[in-house]
Amino acid sequence: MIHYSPEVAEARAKGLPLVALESTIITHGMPFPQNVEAARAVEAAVRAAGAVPATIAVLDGQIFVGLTDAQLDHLGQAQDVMKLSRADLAVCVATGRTGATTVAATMICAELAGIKVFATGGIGGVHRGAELSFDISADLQELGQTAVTVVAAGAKAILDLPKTLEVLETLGVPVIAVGQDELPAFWSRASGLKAPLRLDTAAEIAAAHRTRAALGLKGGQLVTNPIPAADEIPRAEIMPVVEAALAEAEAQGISAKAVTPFLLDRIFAATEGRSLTANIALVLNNARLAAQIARELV
Ligand code: PSU
Repeated sequence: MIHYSPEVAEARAKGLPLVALESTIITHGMPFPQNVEAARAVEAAVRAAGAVPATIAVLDGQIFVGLTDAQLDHLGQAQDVMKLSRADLAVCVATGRTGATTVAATMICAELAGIKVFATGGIGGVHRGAELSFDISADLQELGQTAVTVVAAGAKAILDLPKTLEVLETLGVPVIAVGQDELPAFWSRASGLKAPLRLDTAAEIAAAHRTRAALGLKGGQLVTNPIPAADEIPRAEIMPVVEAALAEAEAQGISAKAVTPFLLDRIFAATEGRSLTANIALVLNNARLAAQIARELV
């Protein structure tokens, strides 16, 4: 059921380091054409850092691990693309539909393909008001059960970050900040929260991944890599924008899977595109670190 691009098939045959990349960020996280340009730039960043990129998506019911340029271009403009998490993956495949994989579904496909490292922007988490809505991203459960190291710039600042950390702790997920003590918050380096763990090098992160496997611990690791200082939108600047977008979502009754894409789109408009520039910069930064970790792991 899994199709590998020629580049990924060759990398698998030769045992080269591979980095999984998701596709929801392309279809539901960024506007066209910047989404396709960003996806290509992220793949190029993985290659430049000495690993092979494997962008994952479901096209007409087939799971693709590694997309050709034409497939990427098509997906970036496609309409009615499903947003796939663990719950939706099998129905999408069984009914021959097209779907973009979230962090959760990308982790599942990466593990099936034997890929140990995955780079994205920001994971989903516990939404504000979850005590009433119960809206908690399936990304968290997936990190608790699937053995992939996920490199992100933290959980998105639209979330309830303290509750997200609590749930990750309950699920036994190591949350590791890179090069600083504080948990990064996607567009900003600071969150006001101390990260539970800190490691400073790709070699240390790879060693922790191997040690979890050796101990028989199930689940992955969440590596939170702060956005480069030159690209960040400081917390004091972005948080009022986030609050306004959250109020708008509530007023319009946006719920479930639609929440995150709605908020990202509103924040993009309110910052006149600056949030997108920062988002692309942080994904590129995560791709480079993920490639280094993948190289350490082979
Ligand atoms: N990183 C980004 N932009 C995104 C995402 C990650 O920079 O849009 C996607 C991921 O696919 C993640 C999803 O799994 O957002 C979270 O969606 P939700 O909050 O509905 O679980």
